[in-house]
Amino acid sequence: PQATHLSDYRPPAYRVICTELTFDLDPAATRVKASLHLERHPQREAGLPLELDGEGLDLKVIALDGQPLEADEYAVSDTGLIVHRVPERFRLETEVEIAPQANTALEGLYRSGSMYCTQCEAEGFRRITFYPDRPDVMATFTTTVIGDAEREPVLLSNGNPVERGSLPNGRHFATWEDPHPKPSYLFALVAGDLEKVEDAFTTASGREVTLQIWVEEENLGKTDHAMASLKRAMSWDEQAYGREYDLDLFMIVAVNDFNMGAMENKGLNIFNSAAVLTHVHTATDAAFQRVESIVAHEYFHNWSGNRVTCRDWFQLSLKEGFTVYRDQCFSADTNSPAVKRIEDVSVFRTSQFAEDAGPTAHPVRPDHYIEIGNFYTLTIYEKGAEVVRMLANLVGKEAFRRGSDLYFDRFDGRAVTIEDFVGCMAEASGLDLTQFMRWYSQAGTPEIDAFGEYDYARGEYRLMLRQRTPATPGQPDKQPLHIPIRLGLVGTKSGRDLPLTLNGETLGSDAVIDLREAEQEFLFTDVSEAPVPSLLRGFSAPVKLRFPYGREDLAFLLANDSDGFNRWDAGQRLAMLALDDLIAAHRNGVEKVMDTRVVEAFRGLLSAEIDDRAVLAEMLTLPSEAYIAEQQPLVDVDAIHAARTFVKQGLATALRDDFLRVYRENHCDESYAPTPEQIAGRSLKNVALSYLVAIEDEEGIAQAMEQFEADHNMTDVRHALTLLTHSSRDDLSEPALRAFGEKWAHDTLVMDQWFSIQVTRPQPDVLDRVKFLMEHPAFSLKNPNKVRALIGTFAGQNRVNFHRIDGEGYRLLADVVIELNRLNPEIAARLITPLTRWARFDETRQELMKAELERIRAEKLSPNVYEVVEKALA
Ligand code: HT7
Ligand code: ZN
Repeated sequence: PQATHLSDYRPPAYRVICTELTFDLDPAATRVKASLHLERHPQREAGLPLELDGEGLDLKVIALDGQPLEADEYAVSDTGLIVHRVPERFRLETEVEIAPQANTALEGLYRSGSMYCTQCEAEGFRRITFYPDRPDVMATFTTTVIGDAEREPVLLSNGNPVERGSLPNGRHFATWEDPHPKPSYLFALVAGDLEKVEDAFTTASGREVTLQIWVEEENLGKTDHAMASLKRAMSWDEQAYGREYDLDLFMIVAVNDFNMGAMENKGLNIFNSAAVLTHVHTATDAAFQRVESIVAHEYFHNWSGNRVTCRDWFQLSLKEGFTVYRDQCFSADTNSPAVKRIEDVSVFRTSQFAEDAGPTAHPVRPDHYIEIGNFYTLTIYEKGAEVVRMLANLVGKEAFRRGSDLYFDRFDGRAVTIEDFVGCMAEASGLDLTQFMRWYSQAGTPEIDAFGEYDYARGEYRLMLRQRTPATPGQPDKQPLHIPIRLGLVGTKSGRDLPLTLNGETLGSDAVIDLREAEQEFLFTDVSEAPVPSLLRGFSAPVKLRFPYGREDLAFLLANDSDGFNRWDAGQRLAMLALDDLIAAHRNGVEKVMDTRVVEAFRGLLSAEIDDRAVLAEMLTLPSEAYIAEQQPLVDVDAIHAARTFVKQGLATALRDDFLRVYRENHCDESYAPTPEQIAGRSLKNVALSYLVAIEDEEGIAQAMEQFEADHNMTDVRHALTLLTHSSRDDLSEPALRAFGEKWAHDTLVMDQWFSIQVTRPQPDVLDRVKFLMEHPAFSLKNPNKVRALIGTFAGQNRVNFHRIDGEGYRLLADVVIELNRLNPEIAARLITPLTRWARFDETRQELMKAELERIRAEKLSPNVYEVVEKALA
């Protein structure tokens, strides 16, 4: 496979003005007629051939301006169609045949159960018809869908419905018109036996919008939360960005077979059912929150993505980074902002940092790719969002809003670049963002070493910062970045933030300093008492920051920092110091000893008056094994697991009565609602319960059983079942798992949870269980949710068992990847990730992992899997 390079970008030779499509649906032989009105691009030379993308299409008819083309006037290849000579303006008609039922890759037009649906981003439209399938070709679309009136009573596409009617032989049709020019990746079609839930929203300017969520009949009771989230998102975008919806109809459809979370097709969002359906008894609090944020994310794309789109796929973060930033702000405003930030940063520091440190590291704007489907990554999405967040903080709230208004207004209806976006921010703020642009082109996680000195006599605090970004594949040398560091100096006597004076300028007690050089010093004057610095507050930049904090300093910050995020982070750093010692003790065969300072810090947390219970729950949660691994020079999964278990059990033993009290105080029998208040209470009591079950405390086990049997809501049931399943009490967990599995056998999304609970068991027999569950009737390799729930969860979250020293975990994953390479390359390529991290492990494991990668490489590979495996073995 060939790489595509950003530097090769050229506008298309021809642009499409309007696209008319007719689909005559059939599982094995769908006919797609396309009528394209094209004209030469003004920036391209005359006389170029017309090149259209197309894959797996059986061309039946081709005509130019009504004249069928002779065989020597065009050529069809594996990747597309060339018409050798075309006029300046013309109409091209084609008719192709495709087989949706044979489409297991879930790109283009495919079947999910008895429905037809599409997924066109990034390059799926070329599997539907011959087309310039690139985001800078924007056309209006008119789509007619013909289906069986009984099997597919509902026929949907983008835009507004304009006509429907009956046809002979039990067929019927519907025609849709989308007046907003759009790229082909935003095209959508859905057909099937669906029911709808309808609501309405009046925009700020008084436009009445009909909102519909389409689902299979049995899911009709699970749409309320998504609908409420949609309405909240619509009004938030009006207030926060002044952006209104622009059609009369907004539709969401839930489908069971979907490669990602959801897709922002214009007017017809298609959702993985897991990202839209919720019910008190089937979805956890986390799932409710995820649905709210994905519904908002897809809705926000209507402006950041659809009205203003990307010029090419290298600019993917232009829409994804910005939209993630927007959905993060929305969720922070709707729920607890501190917890939202903690959750996002936890995922980021665990998974994006690992991506940056591995063989697939790439910049927020990559400069080449083989398969764009491999670039829907944490770097493009989450690091892209962190970069937008830094921009927003640098330019300030008002300028950021002026900049976004300028961006949306100036580029409405156009396909643009990251420079266009940052340019608007520079224009609106007057700031020079030249150095800042390096965040988009330079891969890797910057590392900052910080040192501080307090001069009592002068009342000065000198902060020295040194930045360095380690080499990443293809980028050996790195430039210094512009890094905004939010900080405070917390007085050790007063426990308060001290006023900050820098270079004679008064900054308040919480300020941002700009690190631009490789090394830079900041001298704070008028510092009245010795401080402990609180650095990188709110994770003001996506960097690793090291500071030689002592354990007392961290305990002090945990108790006194005014920044909730940094209080949490101090607790994590304190726990990490203890964990590091225990990991070393385990490796050296030395007896493990619990750090009493951690116990005392936790005791303080458990007895303090903390009003945000959700933040407290986060503070009481130890760093995950994956995060701990990320901090180690060489990952020893067994030592990490042993150390973390030791700390958890040590805390539980020492603070057993406090945990039991917290559990009881926060238990609530009110009827379920996914409100921030209730969610906070459940998080806190469930963290407490996890400590009690970790030591198999009789009372704790009894509470877990009771919580499971009470069946009050899925959060509590799932948590209790997970704790029991991960304990040694198989006498309790086995019957509970059986009962749960039988009760929910009909509900595919709950069965996914049932799989995940079991495959994360730490017990060494779990690999057999994974294999056994792969034979379960509810499992299917063709369904991405099942693959993620069972295989992805095992490989990504059950670290001790996936990394078994006999290599059986790796072998199982490679077997699945080989099978999926054939069925669904996009999912196969994502699934390999844990194997690509081989360099982080001991030699034995390295060899075993590489051997499995070699075994995959020996297969006939899709471009997706090829690209990942080649990078991993380079
Ligand atoms: N923009 C959407 C991306 C997406 C996607 C990409 C590749 C393959 C399948 C996909 N499904 C959805 C989702 C989003 O970021 O909103
Ligand atoms: Zn998105």
